[in-house]
Amino acid sequence: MPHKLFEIDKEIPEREKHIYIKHCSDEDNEIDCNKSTIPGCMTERGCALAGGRGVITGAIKDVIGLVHSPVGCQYYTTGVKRYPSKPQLPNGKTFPIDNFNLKYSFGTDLKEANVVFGGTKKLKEAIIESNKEYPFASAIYVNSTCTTGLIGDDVDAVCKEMTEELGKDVVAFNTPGFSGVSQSKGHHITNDAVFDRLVGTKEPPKTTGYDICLIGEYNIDGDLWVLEKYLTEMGLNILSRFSGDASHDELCWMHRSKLNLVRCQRSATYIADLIEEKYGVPYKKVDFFSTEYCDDNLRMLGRYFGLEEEAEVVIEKYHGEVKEELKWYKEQLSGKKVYIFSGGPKSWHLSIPLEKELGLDIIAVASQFEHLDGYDKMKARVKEGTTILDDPNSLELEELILTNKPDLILAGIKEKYLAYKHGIPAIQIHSYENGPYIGYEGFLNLAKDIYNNINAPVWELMDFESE
Ligand code: CFM
Ligand code: HCA
Repeated sequence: MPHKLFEIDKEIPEREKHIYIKHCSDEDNEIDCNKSTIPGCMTERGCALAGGRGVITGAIKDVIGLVHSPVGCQYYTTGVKRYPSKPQLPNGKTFPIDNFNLKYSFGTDLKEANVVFGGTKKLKEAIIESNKEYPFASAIYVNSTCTTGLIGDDVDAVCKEMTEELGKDVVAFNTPGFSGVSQSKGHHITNDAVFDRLVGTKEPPKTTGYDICLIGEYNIDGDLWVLEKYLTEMGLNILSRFSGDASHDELCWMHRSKLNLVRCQRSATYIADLIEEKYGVPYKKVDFFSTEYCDDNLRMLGRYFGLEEEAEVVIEKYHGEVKEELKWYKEQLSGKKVYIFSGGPKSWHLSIPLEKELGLDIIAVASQFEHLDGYDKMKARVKEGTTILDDPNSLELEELILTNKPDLILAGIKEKYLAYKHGIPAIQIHSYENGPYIGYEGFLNLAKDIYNNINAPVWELMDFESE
């Protein structure tokens, strides 16, 4: 049975269904998730636009991102995430980018009159104007939002008309916030739109028997480049990335891959399923957080492509480089109590590695928007007695910090300063501190950040006796 845990939830008894404490003998495995946030809770979730544009298409380097909305949502037109890109395109040309794709972002800045009389005229003007400004952009991606969804602007029709007029892809992403309960809906809509509109529309310059697509890897702080290095060194060819450091064309030829690897399984399994169904390309769910998962997954790929020896060389080289140092960090960190709160997947990717490879004690895991399959993984990977929370609110978080006094929390920017206020170190597990955090060297970076944060002298200067 789910357990009631928080004092604060006396006011919001419905929260009980979103809180679970692992007891192996429990028959009731359900946790309420992927549902509307309970009124009265100050959720930490984002919206469908955040999940679609902020997370997925925001990582694509050579497109204009145009958000059709009043000015507030246009936060997501800019590169709000730490997604670095390289200027090289698959056709050998280079694309003029700054490091975080900040330039090619536009919004329609809707005003009251547009809401009353419709915003499609303004949208067309914005498409034409942004294309004039940056004619070298490979495509224009347009996102609808709550306002333009509600007034019923036909963004699909405008994009279709503009595609013909401009002779380049103008793609509609219908991501009004109210279309779902969290970022998760934006992932799904974006997967569907890329598949329907783009996949299968272009052919890659060349193909090999070792072509793979790296799906659901967004290159946070260079994560994708770490994986790209391992995979290319063992002889694989990365045909497309969805969507870290990706170019528009790559998305159009994802159907030519021999095997798709799904890294973030919450945001991108949809497109892997669709590609498998229509084009027969199989996919594997992969995990490269930590050294053990890296070893396992590189070996699995080695077996799949007959590159066993090559995989071993990569493993030996990169695992070898971090082994000793990681041992030292494990000795230093053993027994430290940690709470992981991510969008979802990182809470289950990291729970075993942090315990096994760094000796940390995971006391709670939480997620903003995981679905049942993700919670099943969370339940399977934490030990007896661990608290699992769905869509926790700020007050629960504060209570958890004050009651359990973790040594560290791994969470986002909103939670970080709440933890600091209570004298608890916090690391950003979304956009990282000193990433990349994936792969062998990434896991070492994470260990260093954890150690440095827990041991920062500042915590000794704080007096919490008076609390
Ligand atoms: Fe996948 Fe992501 Fe994540 Fe995610 Fe996110 Fe993210 Fe996250 Mo922040 S796609 S689910 S919607 S791994 S933005 S890059 S870090 S909550 S755990
Ligand atoms: C989002 C993006 C986010 C926010 C992270 C944070 C990200 O949810 O819209 O709160 O620090 O990873 O950038 O999840």
